[in-house]
Amino acid sequence: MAKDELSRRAMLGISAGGVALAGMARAASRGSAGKAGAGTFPKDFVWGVATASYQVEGAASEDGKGPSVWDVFCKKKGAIFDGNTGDVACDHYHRYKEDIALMKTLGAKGYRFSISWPRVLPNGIGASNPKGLDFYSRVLDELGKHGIEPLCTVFHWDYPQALYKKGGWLNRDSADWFAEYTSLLADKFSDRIKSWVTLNEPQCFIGQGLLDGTHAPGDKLNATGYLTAAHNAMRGHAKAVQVLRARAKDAKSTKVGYALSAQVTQPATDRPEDVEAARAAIFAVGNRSEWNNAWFADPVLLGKYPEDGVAVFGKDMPKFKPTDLDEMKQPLDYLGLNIYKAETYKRGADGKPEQVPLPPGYPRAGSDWQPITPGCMYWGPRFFSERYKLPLAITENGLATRDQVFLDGKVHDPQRIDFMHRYLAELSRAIKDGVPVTGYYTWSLLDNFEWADGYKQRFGLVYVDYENQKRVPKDSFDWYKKVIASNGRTLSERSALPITQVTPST
Ligand code: GBH
Repeated sequence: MAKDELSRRAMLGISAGGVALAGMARAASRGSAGKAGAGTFPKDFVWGVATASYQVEGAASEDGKGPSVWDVFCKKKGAIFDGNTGDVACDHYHRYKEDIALMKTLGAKGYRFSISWPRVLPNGIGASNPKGLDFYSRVLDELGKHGIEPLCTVFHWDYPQALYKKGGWLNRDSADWFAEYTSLLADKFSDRIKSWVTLNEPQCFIGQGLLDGTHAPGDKLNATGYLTAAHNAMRGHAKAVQVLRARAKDAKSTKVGYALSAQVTQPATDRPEDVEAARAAIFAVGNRSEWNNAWFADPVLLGKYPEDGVAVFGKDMPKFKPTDLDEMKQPLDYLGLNIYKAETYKRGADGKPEQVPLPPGYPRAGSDWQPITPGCMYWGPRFFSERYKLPLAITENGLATRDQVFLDGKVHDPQRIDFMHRYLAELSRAIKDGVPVTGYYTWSLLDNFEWADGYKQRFGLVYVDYENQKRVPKDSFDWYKKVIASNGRTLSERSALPITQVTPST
């Protein structure tokens, strides 16, 4: 190996065995190696937990709830791991008091949950379901009793089957249906809900649901159909924002956001050219898949589709009214980022961003799609706040592990603790560098129904035994409790390794 190649490799942390990611480790944690910034979290930082209706509630056809596309999809042979369904899930519909008590014990300041659209509007529009509304009203009262601040996701994927039959997001009226639903929530709950997210991860319910067919309703539309659905969902978002501004009880204290499945990049080193490469890559739309940020963020935040994406789709771009784009851009109070991982980029030999592959055997979550890349919690918030200039909330972040009850009767999840420590330390570094982050919602309070993966993947701070619905707080529950109680100060304990170094090599 030539000498300068050797020193270049040393700088990148590339060992004979491949990229050790130690270079990334250094880049991503420079100035804070082994130590997270103490006291960086603002006094009113919202330490939270998150769930979503279909994943925890169960009671799929109880008390007048209408079917959602997930109820139908789960019955399709082969759609879900082991034929699991959300029919019972965590039975949260009946056990919400116990679950809110757990949040109270944890010391959670905030709870992000979602409302099941067909539970409150069995046909998606028209007559509402008083029993469904009453459930959420009781949840909100219980949260209020314990001083836990609700963050309501209006739509987290359980789309009313009745509206799907009318064309779903392909139907131009779908934006108005979503606005009608949001009006109902504003009228009934805005006295108690001050923070809202309109849509959760449009990339997933549009991309996985209507393009790949791996999520409900399981369609594989062509490019024009997929883009039309995405367009209408974003129109729906904008109408919902307007509805909340107009109808919320106390409009001034109401905060409205939008939550993306943040596809994060991080630079391979802290050299400016690599940071530049990661910054360019994070907002690029280079192919027709749904896994990008700009297609789903630029229209609602900047009022236009990204040009590189428009070129990629060419003549398959759907036709729409020119005024749509103006309407789609409604001022938001914050942007929600669901962050799980990053891809690593450097400046390639041709000057363009080039992805640096992970070395073989690189540490991963129980879910194969998630490598452990703490740097995503620094670079993600930083790049997003630079481009969109909004306060941010980390509306989801978490790790699936293969948890079990140990012989001592407890659930030990050291991987989750190590993961949260590293990711939160990187978040604190972003905050220290001036990135405005108002809260962090761990995914998830409970193990729950992980969509096409069924109950295989456990993301909770609390273990759920689905046979008897017994909840067992894991070690990470106690660990997070201390983080919350200290407002993040416990994260600054010294560590042997730099925060982002998850492989033993140097
Ligand atoms: C979130 O989405 C959901 O909001 C939540 O309901 C879910 O339970 C939680 O995360 C945990 O999965 O990344 O290219 O390999 C998950 C985001 C994005 C994760 C797509 C799986 C697979 C494709 N998902 N990803 S890729």
